[in-house]
Amino acid sequence: MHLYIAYKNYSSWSLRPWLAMKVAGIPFAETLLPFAHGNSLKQFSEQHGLPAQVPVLIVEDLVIWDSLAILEYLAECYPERQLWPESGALRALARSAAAEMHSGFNALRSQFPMNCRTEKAVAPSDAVTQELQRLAEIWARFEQADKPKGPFLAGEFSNVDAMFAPVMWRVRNYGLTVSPAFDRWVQAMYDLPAMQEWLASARAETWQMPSYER
Ligand SMILES: N[C@@H](CCC(=O)N[C@@H](CS)C(=O)NCC(=O)O)C(=O)O
Repeated sequence: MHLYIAYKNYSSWSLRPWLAMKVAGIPFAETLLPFAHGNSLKQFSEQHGLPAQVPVLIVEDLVIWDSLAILEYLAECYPERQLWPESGALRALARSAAAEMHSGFNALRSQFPMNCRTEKAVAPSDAVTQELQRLAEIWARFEQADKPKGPFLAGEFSNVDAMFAPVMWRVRNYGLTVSPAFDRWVQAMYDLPAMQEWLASARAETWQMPSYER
């Protein structure tokens, strides 16, 4: 399996499958395509007939070009890793939240770009405040769910945590407030050895993206 990603400091969509694969112990090779520096992503996307976006997972002849599609593929390939919760009700909840993340939270995503290296307090706009409230509602719903023990959304780490992983950086690094349950999840995500590995790589990168610096 070969995962194509972009900047570890900035690429929120790349982080999702990368983290899931690391936490699940799925072996993979990775190539970083710094899309604003040089034309490696353009060449890659033309070669495969894809939009110029990452993440992309290539498994022999199979090309999977979307973060959520990759997570679904991994869950199917490695059922024993339980990348979706075992209980049907919890799985439906996790999938709903993951899908909401994939298609929503536009204000948070655009106004608070993921930047693992930055730590500064920035006041949220009204639109972002509403989305932070929505995060608190989602976290409360998981708190009330019948689920195994563990510090992650569905107890054990699963694809829903991977989908929200960049939100951890956004809330933590810009000093935003969601809820105590969300704070506990932030700590668990931050403490993952895989997340620390990602952070170390992000810190070691020298590329700068002014549009991702607040
Ligand atoms: N829907 C896609 C979105 C992927 C996406 O937007 N990727 C960004 C990096 S985080 C990208 O490749 N941008 C390339 C560019 O802006 O040129 C997914 O979920 O995988």
